[in-house]
Amino acid sequence: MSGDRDDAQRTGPTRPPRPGRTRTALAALSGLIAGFCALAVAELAAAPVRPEAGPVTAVGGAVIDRVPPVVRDFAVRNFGTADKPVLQLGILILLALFAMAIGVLALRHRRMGSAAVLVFGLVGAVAAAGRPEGVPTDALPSVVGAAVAVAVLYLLVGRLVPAPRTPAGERGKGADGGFDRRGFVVAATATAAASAGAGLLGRRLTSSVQAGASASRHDLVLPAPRSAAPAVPAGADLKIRGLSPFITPNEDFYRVDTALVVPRVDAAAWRLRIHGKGVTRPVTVGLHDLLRREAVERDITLACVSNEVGGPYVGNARWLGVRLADLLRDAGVRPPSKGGPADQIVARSVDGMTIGTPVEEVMDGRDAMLAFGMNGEPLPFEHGFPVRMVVPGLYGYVSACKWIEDIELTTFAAYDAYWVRRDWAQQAPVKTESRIDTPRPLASPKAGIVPVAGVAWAQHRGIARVEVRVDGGEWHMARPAAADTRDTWRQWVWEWPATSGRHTLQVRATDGTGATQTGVRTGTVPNGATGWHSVVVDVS
Ligand SMILES: Nc1nc2c(c(=O)[nH]1)N[C@H]1C(S)=C(S)[C@@H](COP(=O)(O)O)O[C@H]1N2
Ligand SMILES: [Mo]
Repeated sequence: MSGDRDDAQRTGPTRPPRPGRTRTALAALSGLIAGFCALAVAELAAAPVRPEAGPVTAVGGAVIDRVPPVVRDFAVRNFGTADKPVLQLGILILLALFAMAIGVLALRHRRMGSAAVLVFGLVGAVAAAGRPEGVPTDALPSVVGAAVAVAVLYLLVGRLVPAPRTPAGERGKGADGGFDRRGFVVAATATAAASAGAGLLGRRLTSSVQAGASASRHDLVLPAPRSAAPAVPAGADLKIRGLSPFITPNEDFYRVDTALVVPRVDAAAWRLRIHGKGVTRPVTVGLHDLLRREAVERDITLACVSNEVGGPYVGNARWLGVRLADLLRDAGVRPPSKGGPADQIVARSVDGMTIGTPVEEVMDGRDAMLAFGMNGEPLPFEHGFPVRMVVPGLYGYVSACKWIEDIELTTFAAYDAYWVRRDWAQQAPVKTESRIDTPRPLASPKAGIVPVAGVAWAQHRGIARVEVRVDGGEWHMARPAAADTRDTWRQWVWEWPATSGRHTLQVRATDGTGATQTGVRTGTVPNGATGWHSVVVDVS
């Protein structure tokens, strides 16, 4: 049936005219344009203040805050660092579908269409203001965007309504209810173009606001360390093809965080406040205050609790910064063992992340740092510029706050940090782990001597030995590379006399306390995966 023609016949005095196909399609298009306009206007409104308050970022962030750990693990495993673009694309597709439906709805019920747009605006507003770092004004971009979208929807859908009938009941123009085609095309083109312009302007504004942060990073001159990192022994890097390098280059360093928009903090404006229980002299420091203190440089391996056995979320870098314990002592903080009232440090980042770290560990003499340098350059924005925490021996989610801006001394009894409220453990020392880097799974090396090599880590305990076995047989001692410090991972290699056929390689490490890595397989939640990494290969 041709809806376009049927319109006139179905029109009765009591029923609103049933729109034809062309008008329905154009109404859907109107909805799309109104939706696009809402997002563009909202991004423009958010740009000068807080780009994070834009509705797509806000809703995405709200989703991230609420997904159960299994879903997060699934997303990280399947999309890796692309998990965030995938999420945003998903939100955009959903929004487009709803926008088209709203356009069609508005054609028949203008009020309901407008109400639906406002509901979406409200979702964006609540999501933005409800983020951990959200402030009430974060709701504004979504509200403004929705209001403009309502106007656009009225304007466009208004053009699709038939022109008033003549007394004789004839249609004004055209077959499809005689709406004003030209008027619609002009209005649709104009609003779409205006929206694109608003969106581009928003982008421009955001990048000019961020230009200050980029310049502050570019201009930062790192101090020479007063306490240099111990020299890495010559044999620490075995330089075997396929084996992770001893120092992970910044661009290859894994990234795990909840930030849909990487925070770009201007170093000149950055401040860190230290306050709370047992702080007798609260302090606020800027980056220059930190740069004037004694700079320490250390090689420290960072690992993520979400890393599966054999997974990629571990890296080793040379960090430059100041000792966190010194700053805390200056503020009057004593660890629990010296009678201090606080047993937890809660670090807060500019994006509202909270990370809880035991005060005792931070002050027990290990190299817990507030770092501003990573592998010889200022921290990359992705890794926490201008300052982040690094604590050897603890998983990142309980120690390594990026974009840090606040340190509060409190107790584990009084406060649960972000991930702890989402089923992860309050305290999480790194588990002894080892990984086979080469050969890769399902590789087909030639029979003969095949180097099996990888890394092992047990930060702050060190790696004493590594063993490898084939097809569940005897464990063979691997040759460990020269040890750097107990806070870094250690490479290892075992020369395997490989015979042809399918074989399963397994690795296990023993840490500096003499404890051997358990073969019991557990998942990442609540405090880190365990089990032996296995790799199956086909020797030819
Ligand atoms: N602000 C902030 N800091 C954060 C996180 C985060 O989501 N936000 N993630 C933590 C986690 S879970 C890990 S494993 C490390 C990862 O640091 P990287 O991304 O520099 O490797 O950062 C930690 N610091
Ligand atoms: Mo993590």
